[in-house]
Order: sequence, then structure tokens, then C-alpha cells
Amino acid sequence: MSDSHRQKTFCRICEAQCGLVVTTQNGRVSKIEPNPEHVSSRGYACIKGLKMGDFVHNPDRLLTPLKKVDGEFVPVSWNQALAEIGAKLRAIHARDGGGAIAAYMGNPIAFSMWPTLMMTMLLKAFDADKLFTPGTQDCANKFAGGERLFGNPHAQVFPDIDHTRLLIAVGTNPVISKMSFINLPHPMERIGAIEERGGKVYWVNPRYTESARRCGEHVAIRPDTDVFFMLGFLHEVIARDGVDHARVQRYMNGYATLAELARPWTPERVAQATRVPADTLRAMVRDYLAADGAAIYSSTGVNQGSRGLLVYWLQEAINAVSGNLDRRGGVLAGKGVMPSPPVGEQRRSRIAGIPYVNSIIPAGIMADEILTPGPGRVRAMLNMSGNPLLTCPGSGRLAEAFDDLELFVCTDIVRNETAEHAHYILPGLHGLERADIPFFFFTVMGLMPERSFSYTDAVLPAAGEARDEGLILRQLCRAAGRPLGGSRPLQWLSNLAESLARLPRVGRRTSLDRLFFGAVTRVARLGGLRRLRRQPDGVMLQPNQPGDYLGKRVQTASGKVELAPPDLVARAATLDAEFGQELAAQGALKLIQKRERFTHNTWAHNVEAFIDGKRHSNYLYIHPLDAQAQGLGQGQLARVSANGEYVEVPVQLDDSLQPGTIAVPHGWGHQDARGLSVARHTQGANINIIMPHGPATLEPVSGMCHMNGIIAEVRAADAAVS
Ligand SMILES: Nc1nc2c(c(=O)[nH]1)N[C@H]1C(S)=C(S)[C@@H](COP(=O)(O)OP(=O)(O)OC[C@H]3O[C@@H](n4cnc5c(=O)[nH]c(N)nc54)[C@H](O)[C@@H]3O)O[C@H]1N2
Ligand SMILES: Nc1nc2c(c(=O)[nH]1)N[C@H]1C(S)=C(S)[C@@H](COP(=O)(O)OP(=O)(O)OC[C@H]3O[C@@H](n4cnc5c(=O)[nH]c(N)nc54)[C@H](O)[C@@H]3O)O[C@H]1N2
Ligand code: SF4
Ligand SMILES: [Mo]
Repeated sequence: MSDSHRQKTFCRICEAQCGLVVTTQNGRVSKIEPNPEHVSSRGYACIKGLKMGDFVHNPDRLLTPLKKVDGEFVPVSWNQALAEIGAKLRAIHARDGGGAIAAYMGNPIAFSMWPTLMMTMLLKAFDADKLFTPGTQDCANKFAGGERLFGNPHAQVFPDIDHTRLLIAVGTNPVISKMSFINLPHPMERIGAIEERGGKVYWVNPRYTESARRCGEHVAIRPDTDVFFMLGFLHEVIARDGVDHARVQRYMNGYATLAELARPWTPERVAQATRVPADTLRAMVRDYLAADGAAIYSSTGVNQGSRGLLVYWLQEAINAVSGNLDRRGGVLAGKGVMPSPPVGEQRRSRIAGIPYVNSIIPAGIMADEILTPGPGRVRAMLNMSGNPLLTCPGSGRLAEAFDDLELFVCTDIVRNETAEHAHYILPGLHGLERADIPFFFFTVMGLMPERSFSYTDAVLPAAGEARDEGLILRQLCRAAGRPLGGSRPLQWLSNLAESLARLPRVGRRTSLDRLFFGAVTRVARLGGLRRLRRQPDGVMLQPNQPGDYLGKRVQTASGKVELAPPDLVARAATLDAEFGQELAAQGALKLIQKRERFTHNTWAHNVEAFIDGKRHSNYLYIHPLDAQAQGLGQGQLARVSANGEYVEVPVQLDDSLQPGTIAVPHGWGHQDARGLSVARHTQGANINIIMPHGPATLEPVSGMCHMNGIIAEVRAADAAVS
């Protein structure tokens, strides 16, 4: 007899967090549909959410712990894996202290607050503070900027998209990616509506993107020159008397310094580097100042540049001084449903003294932290839900570093490329097997034009012997004799909860994650899980309101927005010289990243439907004129070189790119992944082999990797053999 079951849940693959209806038959997903009743996504979902069944029931799904013995992975029991890993952690900690223990926590699990909280508790148990995440590959500039301008890394603003009259969207492509730092399911419907109500949209991007084709006006920019664009924009705002001086006087500090900084950057001057004609920039500023509520927003296209922090600073300074911060249709400061956790003391890495941002250490120095001798050298590493070998810069050196570790443990749902270098691989849960509340960015930071909250129970039981990552981390603490979070009562509670969880009926209610979710919902005044279970479409909360931020919630010491943070002003001192370098490099090809509909970072390629036909590889996207100049033709294998390394990928002629710009998507290069039976047979290459890495290549204040606008060379692969 077939046991069919329908359950509402929400997707945890990206920030849209779309509501889904999952039908299961005998414990397996038979269908996933968008949920038309979900309060925020209202029937929207993309192919990745709808095809999640192929991920959760993937034939390569890890079902037991694995241990590497003589170069081969063999199944072992949980007891054995935990005992051996625990003993090794204990020994390394006893010998070298907490500095020797580090973790990398990847993107998918970041959408689940419980395991990420447990990871911080595990690190605390070992007095360890080296937590690497994709944050320094995608958004640490915004955290560093929020800390300086608004007094807290978690204080972030987002465009009031449903009311704005003008949106300038820089370095984002919502049709494909659904944006970042904002919860915006079905983004193009909401952005398209700006035009429908008589407003305007500009896309600042080196590529004429899928999004720009749908609506708005495309403004082509030379990669990695956005800082000059923003300086020119600010210059023009001031020149046109577009500053709301009363507001600045009352709520902001540092305006004079900021204005002085912008003074030399006329639209004509910046155009030499950005290639945005001065008249275009002037028209944009004119529209921005004329609009009754306007917002500049940027995303990874800017964040991953070499000056993402400066761009973020100038952008938010423009939004603030023009009176658009905390204004209807401008940018609003997010308000979560629970308080932001305390930010730890400022720390610096032992490698080159790079500051931690939002308590994370830059992944661009991960290899250096492992390979550089001396106190604090990383000897044990826990990688949870990440594939740093393919997603962090400098893959060659990272591989060497991973092989140098005394203990490397990966927790994933499949055996990915990084896991090939591990000593142990532990099976974790897929999102559908996990109870959850919304992402930290929404629950704590409140980055939601429409504020809402959802709770979901797990839809499926854990596959095989897979375990909740939060539980795995607690069990590792116990096995190593280090109390969770450095607190014996907490470890005792954790052990008790684990024993109770084995009891039928009682278990579900006493599991620590449910207790945590229950506590959050009570702090949020949502009335506990029982009530939320009755609202599987989510609940709408009071929307973010303009006028509740300035003078009320700004967290800087002065209580004012800091328009001229001293370390950023100091950092800006080299901009003149950098401008000169930009002009000198006018003829060079600049490499940018490009996201694709059927790719999600590295982890969609082990599903047949995602790698059909031409989608079996990544490509070098290049303008026909550039291709011709390099003697490259459509489909030909090209060699792309930078930083003394190269990769080879086929050519895809693409006139949506501005000449001088080339793009190669990341997340490929699966040929050596023995554990991925489908992805292993794809082609393509790992672009992070050629990305700059090491302390000298990072944005110095935010630790951001430089992945966009890399100077690169291309030529035919066969011609390249020397
Ligand atoms: N060159 C270049 N590099 C980039 C980028 C770029 O634009 N260009 N983008 C960067 C960005 S924005 C990001 S966010 C990073 C992403 O970097 P990572 O987080 O390192 O990479 P993912 O491919 O997201 O890796 C996810 C892994 O998590 C596993 N996984 C999925 N769900 C779960 C789960 O529920 N539990 C567990 N335990 N595992 C799970 C998947 O199987 C996969 O192996 O890449 C960055 N790297
Ligand atoms: N299908 C799909 N969706 C995804 C992901 C995925 O891999 N696949 N990844 C998810 C993740 S982890 C993230 S962080 C988000 C990111 O979401 P977005 O930040 O919107 O990411 P992208 O679509 O890569 O858009 C970045 C844009 O910046 C442009 N760009 C490149 N260089 C520059 C530059 O120097 N200046 C300017 N102004 N623009 C530039 C690129 O052409 C590109 O269109 O997407 C998420 N959604
Ligand atoms: S848009 Fe994002 S959250 Fe929505 S279904 Fe697709 S991957 Fe999931
Ligand atoms: Mo990301």
C-alpha cells in the first residue's frame, strides 16, 4: 500500500526561501510544487527548489561515516568515527591549543541557524576562533561596512523595493541568482513593478544580463571600477546640491571629510576608468535626486571586486546624505525578530594581521594558516557543508594544505572534491530532513521588504545513518572531552536531550533544536512552535517602516551614521594611484564570474537534469571582437591564465559582455570527484585554480577575496603548448 503524504515547507537553497509543497510516497519525494499560499513567495519557486528530490535521494548520497584507509574510503560505525575523531582532536588540542583547530562552514548550511550555532559552540569548546566561511568570498565587505557606518556588522540596509521610484542595481543578476542580502522571492516581478508604477531601474554591470533584458536600462561598466563610479556619483550629488543637509547635520558624522574625498572625482574623470559616459552618470544622478524615494543596491559583482568595501561605504553614504536612508522607497535598515548576538572582540589573524570580520577569518589565507609553521598553525579542520577546494581561491595550494592536515573531517550529503582530501567523511542531513526557521539574515538582520516568518518540521526522515550536523558537533565535543560552548551544564543538557531523543514521542519535543526554535519564536512573540505548525504558509509580520532608524536604532558610539570611518578614509588615500593603474590597464582583459540558472555554486552538477546537453561544462564567455583579436573561435578550447596558473575551457562567443570583459563561471572541475558518479563525467574547469590568494591579495580591511575583474590572458589551448 502506498503511503502518500503532502507537507508544506520552505526551500533553503538561496535567500528567496520559497514556500514549497512536497509530496512524498513511501518516504521518498515524488513531487515538489511551489506553494501558492506561502505568505512571501506566493507560488514562486525555481528549478533548483523543485528538483530537490534529486539531491536528497541522490544515488551518491552518503549513508554512513567513511574513513580513509590506505587511500580508500571504507564505511565505519558512528561510534568508531566519533571516538577516533574525538581522540585526535583532544590530542591536537592538548599539544597545540585552540589555535590548531579550525572550521570551514559552507553556504548551504548557513541557511540553517541551528547547526551553525552548534559550530560556534564547538569552536568555543576548544578555545578555537578560526572559522572560515564563504562570507569572505561573497559579502564580508558589507559586514565590515555595516560595522563602521552603522555600528554593527549585522546592521544592514536593503532597498524598499515595493515603494521605490528608482533602483540602481549594481553587480547583481536577479533573474538567475535572486540577489543577496535581501529576501525577494520572484524578484523580477517586484523589480518590474517599479517601472509599471512610473519609476525607473538602472543595471550597472559589465554584462547585458538576463535581468537587464527584462526591464530597465543597462549601464555598461568596466569590471572592478565601481569605486570610481560611486565617487563620481557622490561628486555629482554634491554638485547638484542633492544633499539633505538638515538630515546630515542631525543624524550623521563626517560629512565634510566625505565631501572632500569626492571633490576631485568629476564624472568626466571617472569615465576614463569606468567607461560610463559622463552624461550617463549625470542622467542617473538627476533621476536619483528627482525620484521620490531612490535606492542604490549592490551585490556580489561589487563585493568580489578588489575594493568592495569602499564601494559599499560610498554607496550607503550616497543613500544616506541624499536623504534616502530610512525613507519610504529608499533604503531601510533591517529589523530582525530577535536581537543580534554580541560581536566578539576585534581579532586579527596570525598571518599578516588581517582583521576578522563578523567573527570570521578570511578564506583567502586558509592555506597559509595551515602551511605556515609557528604557534597557531592549523592542524585539524572540520569542513561542514562546504567545498572550499572548488570555491576558495588558490585551489592548488589549498589541496596541498588539506593534505598537510593531521585531521581533516568533512560533513556533507555527498562525497565532494574537498572530501577526497579528508580522513573522515560524515553523512549530514539534506535540508528536507531538517526542521528549520528562516535564515539568520532575516531572523536576526531583518533584510526583508516584507517581513515574514515560517517554521518547518523535517519533511523526510534522515537518509541511512545521516545525522543532524548540530548533533554531530555536540557528539564530537563529548568524544573529545570538551564541553559544548566551554560550559559543562550545557554539555550535560545536550547529553540529556540526546538520551531523551531516543525515547518515542518524548524525543521530538525535547530535541535541542526544537527547544531553540521554540525559544526564538517566543522571543519573536510568535507564540511557540505549536502555533506556527498550524500556519505552514508562514506568518506576515509588521513590515519594516521608514522613520524608525535614524536617531533611534543606529548602533555607533555616537548614535549617528559615520560617513567617514577613519580606516576607510585612510584606505581611500591610495585611490589616486589605483586610478592610474586602472588607466594603464585599459587594454587588458578582465575576468569576471558568472552565475548560471542550472548551477548552484558547486553542488548542482551531480544531477542529470542540471547538466543536460551544453550544460555539461563551463565556458569562457568572450565578446566576438576579443575572441577575434586572440584568434579564438566558437567551441574552441581556450587557455585562460592569471596569477601564473591556467585553466582550459571551451569558447562561447557572447556579445552581452562589454569588450575587454571575459567571464568563466565557478563551481566546475569535477573530474577527480570519485564520489560524484554524474558530476565526474562533466567537463569544464575549476576557475579558482587561477584566482589570486594569500594575504597580499585580500581587501585589507574586510578580508574579501578578489574574484571579479582579475586581469587575465586568453589564447587557443593548442597554441599555448610551449
Ligand atoms: N571564482 C568564484 N568562486 C566563488 C564564487 C564566485 O562567484 N566565483 N562565489 C562564492 C560564493 S558567493 C559562495 S556562497 C561560495 C560557496 O562555497 P561553498 O559553500 O564552499 O560551496 P557549495 O558549492 O555551496 O558547497 C556546498 C556543499 O554543501 C553540501 N550540502 C548541501 N546541503 C547540505 C546540508 O544540508 N548539509 C551538509 N552537511 N552539506 C550540504 C553540498 O553537497 C556541497 O558539497 O563560493 C564562492 N566561490
Ligand atoms: N542559479 C544560481 N543562483 C544563485 C547562485 C548560483 O550559483 N546559481 N548562488 C547564490 C549565491 S551563493 C549568491 S551569493 C547569490 C549572488 O547573487 P548576485 O550577486 O545577484 O550574483 P550574480 O548573478 O553572479 O550577479 C553578479 C553580477 O555582477 C556582475 N559583475 C561582475 N563584475 C562586476 C563589476 O566589476 N562591477 C559590476 N557593477 N558588476 C559586475 C556580473 O556580470 C553579474 O551579472 O546568488 C545565489 N543564487
Ligand atoms: S529561488 Fe532559491 S529559495 Fe526559491 S526555489 Fe529557487 S533555490 Fe529555492
Ligand atoms: Mo554566496
